[in-house]
Amino acid sequence: MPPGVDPEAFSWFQTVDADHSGYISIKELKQALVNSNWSAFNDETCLMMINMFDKTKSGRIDIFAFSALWRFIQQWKNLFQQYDRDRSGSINFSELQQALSQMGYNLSPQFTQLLLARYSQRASNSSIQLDSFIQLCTQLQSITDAFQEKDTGRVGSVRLSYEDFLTMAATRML
Ligand SMILES: [Ca+2]
Repeated sequence: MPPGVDPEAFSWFQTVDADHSGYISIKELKQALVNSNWSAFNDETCLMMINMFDKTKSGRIDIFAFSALWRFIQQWKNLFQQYDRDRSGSINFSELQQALSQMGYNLSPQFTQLLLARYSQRASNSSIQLDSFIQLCTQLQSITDAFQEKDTGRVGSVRLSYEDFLTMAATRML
C-alpha cells in the first residue's frame, strides 16, 4: 500500500478501478458513487470532483488523488447526514437553510430556494441528494471566495468591470 494512503480508500480504489489501469476515470468514479436513494452520482458532480483532484489535468486520478477525494467525500457525507435532520436521505428547504446558515452563509430564503431549484433533480424539485449537496456547497464556497477576494473591506458589495465579472465566473466554473 502506498504511504500516506488511507487503508479504506486503498481498498475502495481497487474496487473502483474496474479496468485495473491504476487510475480512476470519471466513468469509473460515477459507477462507484451512489446517493442514499441508490441513484448514481450525477455527471456534473463527478466531473467537478475529478477536476478538483486531478492536478495533472489528465481527466483521471491516481491513488493519492483518489485518497484525498475519498476524504473529501467522507467529510461531505458526514455533514449531509448531520444536516438531514429528519433522516429522509435528502436535504429539503428548511434543512438546506439551516445547513448554509451553520456554514456561515447569510442568505435570503429566496436565494436558498433558487439554489434548491437549481441543484435538485428534476424528479424531486424540493430536495437534494448527496451528489448535488456536494456540488452546491463546493460551488457556493468557490464563488464566495472569489467575491471576498474583491470585497477586501468585507462590506458585502463590490464594483466589478464586465471582464472582471466574466473572469470570476469563468475561473470558478469547476
Ligand atoms: Ca431530510
